[in-house]
Amino acid sequence: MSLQAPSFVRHQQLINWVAEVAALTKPAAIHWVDGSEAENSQLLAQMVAAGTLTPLNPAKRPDSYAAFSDPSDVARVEDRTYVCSARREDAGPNNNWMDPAEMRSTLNGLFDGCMAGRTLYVIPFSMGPLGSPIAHVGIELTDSPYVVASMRIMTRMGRNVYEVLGEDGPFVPCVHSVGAPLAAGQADKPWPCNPDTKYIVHYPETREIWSYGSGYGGNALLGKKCFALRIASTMGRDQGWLAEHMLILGVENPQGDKRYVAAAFPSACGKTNFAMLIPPKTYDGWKVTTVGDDIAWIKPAADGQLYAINPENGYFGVAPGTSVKSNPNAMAMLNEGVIFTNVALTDDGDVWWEGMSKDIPAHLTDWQGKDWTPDCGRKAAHPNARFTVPAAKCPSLDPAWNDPAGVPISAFIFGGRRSSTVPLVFEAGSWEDGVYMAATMGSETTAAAFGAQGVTRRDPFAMLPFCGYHMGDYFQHWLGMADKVSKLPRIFCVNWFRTDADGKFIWPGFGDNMRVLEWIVGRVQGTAQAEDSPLGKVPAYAHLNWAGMDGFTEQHFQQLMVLDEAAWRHELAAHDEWFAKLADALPASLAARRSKLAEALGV
Ligand code: SAT
Ligand code: MN
Repeated sequence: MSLQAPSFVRHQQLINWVAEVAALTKPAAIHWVDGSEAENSQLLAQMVAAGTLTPLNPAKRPDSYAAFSDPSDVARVEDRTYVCSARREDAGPNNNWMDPAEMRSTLNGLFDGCMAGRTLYVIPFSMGPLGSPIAHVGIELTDSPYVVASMRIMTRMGRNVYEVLGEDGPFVPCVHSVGAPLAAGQADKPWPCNPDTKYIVHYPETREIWSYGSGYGGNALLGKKCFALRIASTMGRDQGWLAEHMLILGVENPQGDKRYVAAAFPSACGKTNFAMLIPPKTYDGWKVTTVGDDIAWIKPAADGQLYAINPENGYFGVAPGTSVKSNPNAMAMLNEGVIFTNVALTDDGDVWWEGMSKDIPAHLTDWQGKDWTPDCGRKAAHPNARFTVPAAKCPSLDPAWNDPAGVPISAFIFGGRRSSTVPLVFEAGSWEDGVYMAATMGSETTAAAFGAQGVTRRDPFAMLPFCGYHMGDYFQHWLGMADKVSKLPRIFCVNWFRTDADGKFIWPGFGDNMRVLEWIVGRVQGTAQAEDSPLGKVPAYAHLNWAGMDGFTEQHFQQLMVLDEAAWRHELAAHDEWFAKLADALPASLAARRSKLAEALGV
């Protein structure tokens, strides 16, 4: 095995580190990824030959592939995810923790020889536009060609990154192995992984990521949740910026006044749909554009505003539920050049998933390769089946999405899935009030996500599984932004999911969320009216635009907005319970805000 780095790599510390990891993991070869078309074609062909990828029918979906994972490796594994800070209290109750020395010794054992018979790929990637002052570089070492092909879509990946890095630039080292060494002559599996042992480990002080045993999504594409959220959130805390689990979108009115908002939603709340929203027909001259669908890095700039970039380069979106009705823009960008994972295959070599079309195919091959018919009692696609596609293919892509300076953020939006209690929309009375609301945000579980349905889980800022340090310290960091930024964005909360007595959604959602977005942007511009409520400012019926929304009455609107005393008494008790878990680092001002809220609500 040659340890010789190619001439485009001039960073000696990086070369030494690759040699060290190779000495530990003992791969059969090292491949320094350059990101070229030729290299990508070769890797795709190799994965087709290995059975990892199935090419789709080129007449139906050109340049597209389907991958099928091991049934034990279908999602992020939160209970195997660790933040190994030097002190346990820095990781907080929101993270699994182990002493870093102990973890290193465990991982050294697991990584010893773990790449035997495989190629170690060195992936240089930039999170954010190359050279942007908000961007950061990572290097992922992996033994999975699927990870290489996916990282090429999800990040700015390739030899240009070495130019940014130079001879001594900083990078976040990320080591990943599927944890399935091959003995001499042993046949490989289409989706190698370790069904018994998985570790997704972060060392925040040294900004390192080590991942073992999984080839799937956020466990393996280490630029995403591991780097861009868990490690970056600690970098942001130390350096005065924010790494958030937020989409970023632009709203432009017919007069050409354009604003950007960033929004956090827990899973199963339609985040990608909202990021790619198409306004109703009556919104002539309005434009909604997409900067990002999942993650935002947000920094204060000299003009006193917060500027955001999308650190990613593609979308790793949930396929089931995506349809021409729920998200026409997403469906359009999935026409070609896509890697699908764990979807079902049609008999003519195309893909299908639950919710894609009203017409359900009479026969499919399901994600586990079994025959599927509508009455077989199984899902055709795995509920967490994904598409991986370059951001550049999104029809609603914002022209500034690649701007190294980022886009100025006028408002933050927080929204969970709540069948009661939380109104359609309200504006927090102050930055501190908004932080309280985001800190206590809850979302009801759906059967697809957690097994049990309708249980409200607290998911502050939609960051619970992604904050790389103590959640209480994170709240304090958000509160402290008020001293760092003179033009703070306004904070809004939304809830698209309130139900009526029959359990039916009252709000149509999707494109009609534009009506709420218009009000939010109007509040920022000073044009939208509001009235007072115990939660902050709310629209009256007459303050929203109802053009073209036939059959939705003022009474429906009141049902969405009503504040129920008993429900809020219960809600505040749930806040108390949640805050008690973070007591050792909970900012005192949030406890004070809780009392004020109880008083305002009269509960
Ligand atoms: O698998 S990912 O972490 O990339 C997506 C998710 O689970 O939120
Ligand atoms: Mn996400």
